[in-house]
Amino acid sequence: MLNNTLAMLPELLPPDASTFAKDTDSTFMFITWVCIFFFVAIVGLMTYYVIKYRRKSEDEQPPHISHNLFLEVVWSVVPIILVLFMFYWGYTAYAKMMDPVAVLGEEGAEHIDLYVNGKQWSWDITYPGGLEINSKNSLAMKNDDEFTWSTKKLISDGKENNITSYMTVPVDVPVRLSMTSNDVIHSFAIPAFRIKKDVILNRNSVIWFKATKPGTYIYTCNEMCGIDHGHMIGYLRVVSQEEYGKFLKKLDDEQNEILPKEKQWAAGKKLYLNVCSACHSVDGSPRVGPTWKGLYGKANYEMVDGTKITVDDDYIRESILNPNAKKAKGFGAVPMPAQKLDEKQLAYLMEFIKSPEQDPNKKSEK
Ligand code: HEC
Ligand SMILES: [Cu+2]
Repeated sequence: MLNNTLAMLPELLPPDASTFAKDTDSTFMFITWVCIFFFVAIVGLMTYYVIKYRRKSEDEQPPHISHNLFLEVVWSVVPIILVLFMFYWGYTAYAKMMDPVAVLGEEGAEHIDLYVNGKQWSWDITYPGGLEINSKNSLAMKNDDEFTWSTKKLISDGKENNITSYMTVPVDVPVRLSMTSNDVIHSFAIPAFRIKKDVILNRNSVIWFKATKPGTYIYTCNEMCGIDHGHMIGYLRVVSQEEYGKFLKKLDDEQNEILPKEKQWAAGKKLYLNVCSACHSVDGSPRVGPTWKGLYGKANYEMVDGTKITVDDDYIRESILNPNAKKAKGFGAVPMPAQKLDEKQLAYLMEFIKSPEQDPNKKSEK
């Protein structure tokens, strides 16, 4: 019995597979041990004193003690120091998670951009070029009874052959997740990486990580979001750079049968004509919204509040998902309706917005 319990202990914490894990765990363990220490000390002393100072005869009168200044100062100051230390430790670890440069190592270092879309009740993970993975595909391969933090069984079954159903990231490469929701609040979490962030309709939540150990882990929704909340779980693989290349290639082969890269610009144009052209021109002429001619890459682009930005993927993405966050100067009065587009459509539109006048795949024809 005790042996069984002890054998389970290593599974109390998920594997530590990202650069954040050590800091988070040491904070957690410090707090846990402080709690254990004080629990034992307080309950132990209390029990001891209850027995030692119990009333021994009917007419025994206890002495009257009003206070003890020394003890009171000690039990106020020591906990304050401990709690401040916990705060400091937790805050510095959190600050590292929120600082991209801490993950990147240096400003502007290589990273991978993935887009996460939460919806009732699954996750879409979009890779560059609109390649998409849905969390449900990796679930179909799992038997409920083999769910465990340690995923040895899963791997030994040879199920990793079906690599394109797993969310996959390379080891030792910083990854940025830009996340949004189609509906209610979800929360994207990868326990083995100790990351978690709420995912909200019309908002772009960003979180960074760097995986440190190859393996198979899980990602989940950590916000009760409806009846099938518990099904918003999927498997994630951390692989070598080489293996990651193979994964992307396979995904590309599978999904671009439907829509090859060269057709993405055209798909973006179609979406533009259907949805956006009422308010945006591509020839420089003004409509309800700003023209897209020369938009991408524009520097010192002025917003209504006077700030200047450079138009990049992030700005365009934000402008589509959450149009009111930043408004271009001259267009402050007109609200752009938030667009409900899936990640694939966003990626196609991005292709189109980058060069709205000409298909970059057909340059030679001009
Ligand atoms: C009903 C009119 C309307 C429609 C439809 C519309 N937009 Fe807009 N859009 C605007 C307005 C107005 C602005 C400027 C104010 C703002 O940023 O919210 C804007 C701004 C933008 C910007 C930022 C451009 C800049 O110069 O700052 C992008 C990108 C954009 N829209 C993309 C789209 C896409 C993609 C679609 C179609 C899926 C679309 N819009 C459909 C009205 C519209
Ligand atoms: Cu959810």
